[in-house]
Amino acid sequence: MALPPTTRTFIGARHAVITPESHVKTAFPGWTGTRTIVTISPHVGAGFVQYIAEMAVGGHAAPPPVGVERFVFVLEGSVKFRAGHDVHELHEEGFAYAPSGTFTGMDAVTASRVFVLDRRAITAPHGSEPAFVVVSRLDEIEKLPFLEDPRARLQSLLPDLPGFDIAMNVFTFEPGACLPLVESHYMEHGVIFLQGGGIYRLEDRWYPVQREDQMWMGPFCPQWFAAVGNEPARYLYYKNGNRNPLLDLTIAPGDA
Ligand code: UGY
Ligand code: MN
Repeated sequence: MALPPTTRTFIGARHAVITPESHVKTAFPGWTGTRTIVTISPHVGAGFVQYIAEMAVGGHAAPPPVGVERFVFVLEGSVKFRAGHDVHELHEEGFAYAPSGTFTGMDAVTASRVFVLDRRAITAPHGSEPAFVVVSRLDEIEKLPFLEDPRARLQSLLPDLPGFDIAMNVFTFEPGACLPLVESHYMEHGVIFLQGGGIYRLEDRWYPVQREDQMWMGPFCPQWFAAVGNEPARYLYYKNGNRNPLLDLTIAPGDA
């Protein structure tokens, strides 16, 4: 008799770990030649949607709903990313951010896997410059020691300006390096491991994690990480910020 399948996926009240063997593919309206794997959404309690788009050559991505900003990071392949009338070709570990109303499409040049994060944008504080389109490559971004530890280095992919209500960062930990504290903060994280792995503590559970694993850390989820293995551990993560937290819970205009 075949044994029942198992999974490392765990969905909790304030965090989730989503591993590849539990992925189920779906299709988004207006996206052609593409299958999407939604790993985090408001259904688990998150304030954003995180998914992998598996695009065949010529596959096309439609814009997000009105008022939604979008971040994309190419895991494999090459895509043409369109913001307004501008077209940018992104290759592996290339990324782009489009403030709400600016994403006009994305087309796969080769078969591609793209990490996508969509989130309802929160208006910039009065008088500050609004967020703008950002296009770059991970290897263009400086790695800075995190809290003075050169073995844990952080790359900030988006500018830390009041107009931006999200941060997208990549953390690189040398084997044995760890977060210097058990963090707990109102900001959420959506995470995907890009390389290596280690042990993640989320609330009172401890998880072995590795490349391709994804995680949701909800508000005030205690979190800590140590890299294990022979190569650096790298993960890409989302963090909301630069806004009064009360605004996260406000119903957007037009929703009521
Ligand atoms: O930016 C952060 O909050 C980051 N240090 N958290 C994390 O890696 N879990
Ligand atoms: Mn954190």
